[in-house]
Amino acid sequence: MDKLENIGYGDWFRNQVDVGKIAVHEVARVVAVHKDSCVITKGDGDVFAECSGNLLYLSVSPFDLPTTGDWVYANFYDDDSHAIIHGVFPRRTLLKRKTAGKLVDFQLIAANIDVAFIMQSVDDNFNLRRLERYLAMVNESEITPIILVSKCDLVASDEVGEIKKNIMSIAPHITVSAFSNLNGENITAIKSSLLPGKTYCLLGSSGVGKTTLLNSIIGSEQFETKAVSKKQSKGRHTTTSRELVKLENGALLIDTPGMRELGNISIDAGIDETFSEILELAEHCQFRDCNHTYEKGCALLAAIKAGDLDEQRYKNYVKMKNESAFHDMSYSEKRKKDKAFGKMVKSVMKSKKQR
Ligand SMILES: Nc1nc2c(ncn2[C@@H]2O[C@H](COP(=O)(O)OP(=O)(O)OP(=O)(O)O)[C@@H](O)[C@H]2O)c(=O)[nH]1
Ligand SMILES: [Mg+2]
Ligand SMILES: [Zn+2]
Repeated sequence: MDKLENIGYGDWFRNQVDVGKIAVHEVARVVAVHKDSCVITKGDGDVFAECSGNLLYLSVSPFDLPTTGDWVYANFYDDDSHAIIHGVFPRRTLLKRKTAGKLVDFQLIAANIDVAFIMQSVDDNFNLRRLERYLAMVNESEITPIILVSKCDLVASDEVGEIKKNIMSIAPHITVSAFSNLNGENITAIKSSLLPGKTYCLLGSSGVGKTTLLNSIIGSEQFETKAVSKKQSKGRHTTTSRELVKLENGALLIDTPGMRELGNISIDAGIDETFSEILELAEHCQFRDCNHTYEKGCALLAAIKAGDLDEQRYKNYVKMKNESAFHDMSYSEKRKKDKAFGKMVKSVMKSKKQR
């Protein structure tokens, strides 16, 4: 295998190659992205790199700039001690999320991921509705999701079994495994499931143990982890950048900072895949354009009543569908809606004051 294949290159990317660009640039992969620079590699050592002025100038959104896991065209200088990035390859897969608080902006999380580990810990972090959000984001990107339940040393084993059962009820076709960094349970199994040349990504809230798992897998405390003290760590993440790490066996793993807000940008397909049984049920609604809220003959409402569909899951589905529709609106439509909402809030506050 050549050096690039060792870090995940293959036919899919070879077929995307721009003949003009490949004549004057080399191919490399982005290992990490910092504020104004990147770290890239051709498979033998990390190289400091910056984007060309042209690439920066022509970029109109974060989409156009390199993110961790990207394949790029670059020129190397001075014995490969630094490089300039001139272009980004089309992405096979892409993980992105809405930027906290902003209306239309979004952030790229990582590109060209094969498998995403979605991690939740058995303590108060465990939440099926949040899990559905992560699943929708991952399913949208056509990345294979695997669910990891962490810190299972904290509860009795039958409780772990219960948690796994709950997860399987909402994600029947997805691999779920529970592990502990503390007592080593299942670490070997997770480690040996990682294949050379494939790119994996760790996703989940801050403090669930993503970086600790990375350290467990490489067998050293190479990356910083932190004890979670609720008060102190609020809003602070131990891992601050996304870095592609090459494991001993040749698998590639990207650790990510825990995400506080998981916005959804038009992830309709991902939502439909995540809630596929709801979609099937909806085929039986009396009206084709059923909104599943109060309509006569709604199959979803009937299923909830009959106890065949969990109401919380249904609510999460509707909520995410609405958010996704909102994100698909044009910017001006959103502004209008936001303004109207702002006015409504103001008038409510005012009438509260008056009372
Ligand atoms: N009991 C227990 N604690 C764990 C386990 N794994 C990690 N921890 C602890 O959880 C805390 C957070 O772990 P990290 O690995 O830093 O969490 P993270 O998911 O990388 O967090 P961010 O980088 O902020 O997104 C640390 O104090 C770890 O020691 C585990 O299996 N069991
Ligand atoms: Mg971390
Ligand atoms: Zn309906």
